[in-house]
This record gives sequence, C-alpha cells and structure tokens, in this order.
Amino acid sequence: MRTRTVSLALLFAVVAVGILLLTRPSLSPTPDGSSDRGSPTADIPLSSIVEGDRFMRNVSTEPGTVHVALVAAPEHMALIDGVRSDVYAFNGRVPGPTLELMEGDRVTVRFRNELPEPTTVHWHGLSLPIDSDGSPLDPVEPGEEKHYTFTIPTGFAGTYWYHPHPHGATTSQVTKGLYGAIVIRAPDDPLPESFSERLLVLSDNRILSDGTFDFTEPTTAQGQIDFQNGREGDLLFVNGEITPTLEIRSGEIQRWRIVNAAASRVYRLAIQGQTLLHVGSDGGLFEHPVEVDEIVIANSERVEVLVRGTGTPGSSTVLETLPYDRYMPQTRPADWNQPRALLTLRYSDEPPLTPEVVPETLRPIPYLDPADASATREIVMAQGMINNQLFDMDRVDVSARLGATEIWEVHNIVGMDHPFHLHGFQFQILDRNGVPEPFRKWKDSVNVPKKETVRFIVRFADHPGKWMIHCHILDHEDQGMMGILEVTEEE
Ligand SMILES: [Cu+2]
Repeated sequence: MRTRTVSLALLFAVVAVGILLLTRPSLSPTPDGSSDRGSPTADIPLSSIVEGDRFMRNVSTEPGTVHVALVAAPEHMALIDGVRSDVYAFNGRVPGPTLELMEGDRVTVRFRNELPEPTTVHWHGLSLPIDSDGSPLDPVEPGEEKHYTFTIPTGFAGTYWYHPHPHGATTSQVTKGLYGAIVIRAPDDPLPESFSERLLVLSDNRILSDGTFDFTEPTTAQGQIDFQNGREGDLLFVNGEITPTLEIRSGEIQRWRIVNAAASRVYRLAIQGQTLLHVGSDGGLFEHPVEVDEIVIANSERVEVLVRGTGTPGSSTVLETLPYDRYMPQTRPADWNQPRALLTLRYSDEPPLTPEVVPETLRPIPYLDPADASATREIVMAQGMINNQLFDMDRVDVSARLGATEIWEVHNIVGMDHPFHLHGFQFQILDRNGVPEPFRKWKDSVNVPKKETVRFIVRFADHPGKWMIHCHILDHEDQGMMGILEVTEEE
C-alpha cells in the first residue's frame, strides 16, 4: 500500500534527477521545434498536445469530413535533454500529433511510410472497415502511401490512440517514437465545457547516454527480463516530458484524458492528498462518475478523470504511479515496489473558484443481454501464446458471424498479467473471476491479472474481416501472442 514517506522520498529523488537533467545544456531542438526546454530553475510545463499545431490539420472544408496527412519518418531529435536520438516520428513529433474528431465525422488519413521498413497505422479502439484497421495483415512498404478511411459512429466519443502494428516490429517502432492520441467528441457531451481539458499520453523508455535506445539482446540477463515482462523503461514520460508541471487553480475542475501508450508498463495512478472522479475508460464516458483513490491503467487502456482543485492556492502535489505487481516473482524489476512521480500538479496563487457541480448522470450505455449470446468462447492466454498457439497470419483462430452476440471467457493461466485487446469491436465486461463488474462501460482492452479469468460480452455488429486478438504487451505481441478472429457475413 501507499506510504507517504516513501512517496515523498521518491519525489525528492525524481526532482533531484530532474534538476540534473535540466542543468545539462540543451543541444538540440525539441519535438515541438523550440530550441530550449527552460532554464535550470524553471519547471517544465506539461506540453499540451491538444493545442495549435499539435493537432493533425484538417485540410477538408466540407462539414463532417476530415482529411489529414500523416507521415512516419526517421528523425534525429532529443527525447531527453542534452542528447539526440535516432527516432521514428509521426509528422516530426514524439508523441505524434493528436487526431481530433467528432462523432459522425468521415475521416481520411493520407499516410506515407518514409521509414526504412514496413509499418502500419492501427487506430486502436475504433470501429472501422477491416482494410483501414492497420493490422499486421496490411503492411505499408517503405515509400508507399495508404489511405485509411473510416466514419466515427455515434456513441464512440472518447479517448483513443494510434500506433504501428507491423508483424514482429511493433515494440521497436513504438519505442522509437511512433504513437499519438485520438480524441473523439460528442455534440451532446454531458460534461461542461468549463471543465478545462488536459490530454496526458503516458509512455516510458530506456535511453543510453549516447542517445541510443536501450534494446537488449535476448541472450543477456536484461534481455530475458524484457522478453518475459515486456520492455519497461526507467524514464517516465507524460506528453514526451519527464515530470512536467501542470497548473490548476483552487476550486477548478479539470477533465483529464489519459492514454497508456507504454509498451508494457501498467500504471496505478493516484494524486497525493486527493481523490479522483473516474468518469470514463476506453470507449468513453461511464453512466455515472465514480469516486476513487487510484486507477490501474494497463497497456493501451485509456481513462477519463475529473481532477478537482481541492488544494490551497500556491500548494502543489504530485500525480504518481504506485507499485503494481504484474510480474512473475523471478523477473520483477528491482524498483517495482517504489512509487514514481509522473507530474507535479501545482496550484496557482489565484484565489479559489467556487467549484462547479459535476453532473451525476453522464450518458446511457446500452445493455448487451447475455441471453442473446449465440456462443461462448474460451480464450486461453499462456506465456507468449493464445490457445496454445503462436500467431500464424494464414490461420483463423476464431470464426464468428456478422451480427452475432458472443460471450468470451479470457483465461490467463500463467503467473503474470496479460492485457487482452480485441480489434474492431468494443465489449462490456461481465465479471472478473466470477465477481460481476459493478457497472457497464465500453472497453477494447482488458487487463487479465495472473491466473484470473475475465468474461466479456461483445456484438459483432458490422465490419466483416480478419481482426486481431492479442496481448497488448508489445513484446508478447511481437513474440506471437496473437490470433485472428474472422467475422463473416451470413451465407
Ligand atoms: Cu502478454
């Protein structure tokens, strides 16, 4: 459990390291093109990735239509102060530019691969035609272009993200910098616009002193740990910054959209001295806000929270990630049980605002009736394998009919967590280890803890095709912990 002394000691250590990093000279332009990340005494403000040119620019003038251009290309830029890395970037940025959409938008992304290797762009969590899913079955070769085309259905307002999904190379391409957020808004959003919005994309990395990414050889001890755990980094980034500062005013309510874009790290988020109002997850808002002390967010999951400015003017606190034991005992990192600071939440000196009222009802979530299920599937996740098999592009692992409602029982039979992701279709969790889920929510990924079973209900309402099912620990996915669900039309 949390101990305040440990947290504060760690915060101190992180701040000390932060100061060391800041006192090194800045040698190179930052991802947003500015040449300086601040003086040694200045805080690093949280980079907003939902403002100005950090959006993908919509070049369409037709209402309800979004045309954007996206390029993946090698860049030479500083991810940490004082040293440049050979990164891969979307439109020259790490994280990539945010794609902002409305429900109902018809979207075309003109994508060009300028990388020296094949890639794809997967639109994680979206409902779209199979040829725009960006799965490993649909690589974009170097120098090639592909147009991803999809329409955002009503009810899909929420926070999503995009990332490469090429066969066997997802870990390295995401690690080198290819990931970005998607925000989908609803015309009838129940949360007041006066709740100022922040988008926080979480990622981690290991970078050597010469700027190269620390990818290990499988034969080394660390290589074995990376193979088992998935590659975790000691550097924790929020929007590409390490322990940035986010400003809030006493009494203010902020709406945070948080994406876990890390390859394998599971975050257990908490703000010291404050509770959170959890209002949404992968597929958007809940029916009602839920007050919580902390939120676990596994790889590829998203959360929406309301942060209420309950602190006093001039004070500050910290958003941290608390210890979360997803590991087998023999490969736990040495510091796994230490909390880590992610950002400083600093209260401005302005006098407190009178807090606004948070709506008690957000939006209805349709009920999927288990009595309508035409099949119950068992999915067994073992270390590196699904249903006792490695991924094979030419094999269909599960066949389902278009329009069918099914119950999936996802068993994790080994001693570490595996987050399960289904492409193309959102689902609702029924129960975890037999304990009914307390309320309905739309999900596309669910963490299945060690030796546990999660049951969910899903309807294959549209979009026939071959969809990926896989563990979202990127190393596991690359190792072949993936299968194919084929949704077929009625004969
Ligand atoms: Cu896994």
